[in-house]
Amino acid sequence: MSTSTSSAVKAAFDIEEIRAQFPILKELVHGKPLVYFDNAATSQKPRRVIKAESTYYATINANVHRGVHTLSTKATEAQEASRETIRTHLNAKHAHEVIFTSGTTASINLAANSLGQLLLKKGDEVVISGMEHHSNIVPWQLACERHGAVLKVIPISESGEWDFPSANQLISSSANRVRILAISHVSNTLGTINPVKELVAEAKKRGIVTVVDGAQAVPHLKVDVQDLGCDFYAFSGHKAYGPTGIGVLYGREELLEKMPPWQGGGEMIDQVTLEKSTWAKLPFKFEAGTPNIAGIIGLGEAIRWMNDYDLVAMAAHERTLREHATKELLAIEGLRIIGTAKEKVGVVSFVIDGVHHYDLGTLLDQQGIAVRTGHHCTQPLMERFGVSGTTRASFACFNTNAEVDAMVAATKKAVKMLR
Ligand code: C6P
Repeated sequence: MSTSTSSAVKAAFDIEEIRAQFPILKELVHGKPLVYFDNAATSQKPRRVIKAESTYYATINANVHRGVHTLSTKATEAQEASRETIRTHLNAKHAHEVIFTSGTTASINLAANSLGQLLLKKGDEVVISGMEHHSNIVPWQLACERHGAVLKVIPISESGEWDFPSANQLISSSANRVRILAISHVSNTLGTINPVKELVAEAKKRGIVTVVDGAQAVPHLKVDVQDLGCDFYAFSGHKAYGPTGIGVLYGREELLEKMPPWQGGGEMIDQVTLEKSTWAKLPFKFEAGTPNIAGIIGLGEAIRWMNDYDLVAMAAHERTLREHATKELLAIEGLRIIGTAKEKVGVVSFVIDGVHHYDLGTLLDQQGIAVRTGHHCTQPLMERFGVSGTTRASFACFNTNAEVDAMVAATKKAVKMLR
C-alpha cells in the first residue's frame, strides 16, 4: 500500500492512459459501452483506490488507535498517513485540523450542530446562498430553529451566480447579527465556481465564521484552505475518485478547540466517569466510534492518485468537454442551459421544451449513457429557475469528446421520440 505522493507529476495528459485505470469503463450497459456522465453524484474509482481498500482488508485489517498489536499499529499508520496526505492537499496547517466524517452531509451537520451550540443565540443570523445543496440548507435550518436564529439567503442571478452586492449587504447587516456564512464553492446543479475567497474575506472583516461546502470543488479544483481563508471546508471522498462513506471536515484549530463535540462515544474521550467526561484532543474529539478505516485509506490513495496528474490540465480537459457539450446541445431546438456562469466546472444542466427530464434520462440510459435527472437535491434553486428538474451531465477527467458526441446524438434521437 503506497502512502506517499509520488514526486513526479505525469508530464502529459494522456486520456487513454487515464481511462485504462478505471475498470468500470469496460462495462456494457444495455449492450452499449458505458458513457458515465454522473460524476457529480459519484465519480468512478481508479484501480489503485479499489486496491488500497482491498489490500487493507486483506493484509492489515484491525481497529485503529486501540491496540498494541502489529496490525493495529499498521492500520493506524495507514489511516494517519491519509490524514497527512489530505492535510497537504488542502494546505491545512495541522493534520489535526482534518476530521474524518462519512461525507459532506455529515461534515456540515457536525459544523452546524457544534458551531450552533458555540455561536448562535436568539436573533442571530446565518447566511447561506440560494444555490446550496440540501446538505448545506437543512442542517442550518435545524440549527437556527434550535437556537432561535434567522436564516438569510443570498439571491442567485439569471446566469446562476451569487448576486455579490446582495451577499455583501447580507453579511454586513447594520445590527451585526451574522455569525455564520455557509456557502458552496461549486454548485452541483449549475457548475458555477463561486468567488468564495472574496466573500470569505468580507465575512472575515466582520468576524463571521465561514463554512464552505467543497463537495463539487475538490474533484476539479486545487483547493487551498489557507488561501481561501475559510474556517471550515467540507467534502466527500466518493466524488473525488475515492470511496463512498468517507468525507472530511477541515476546521481551523482555534475554532475546533473551542467547539463542543457533536457525537459521543469511544475514541473521542479523555476520561469518562459515570458523572462526567472530558474530551480527547483534536481531531479525535470529533471522531466518535470506529472510523471508516478502509475508506480513509482509499481516500488518501485517491488524493495521491489525483496528485500524480497535473490538476490544471485535468480541469482544462473537463472544461473542453463542457464547452463542446454546451455548443452541441444548444443546437437542439428548445434546449436551454440552466447555469451560464463564466466560471464553471464540467457540469451542463439543461431543460428541453416538451421533454420531461426523467423520460430523457431513461432513454439515454438505454443508450448506455448515465446522466442525473431531477432536482439534484437543490429544490430552492429549481424554484428560482422555475423548473421541476433538469438533465445534468457532469464530467470527470476520464470522459471524452466522443462520449459527449454520443450523448448529444442520443439526446437528439430521444427528443424525436418524446415530442
Ligand atoms: N451531491 C449530486 O448528485 P454527500 O451525499 O454527503 O456525499 O454529499 C452531499 C452534497 C453536498 N454538497 C454538494 C454541493 C453536493 O453536490 C452534494 C452531493 C450529489 O449532486 C448527490 S445529491
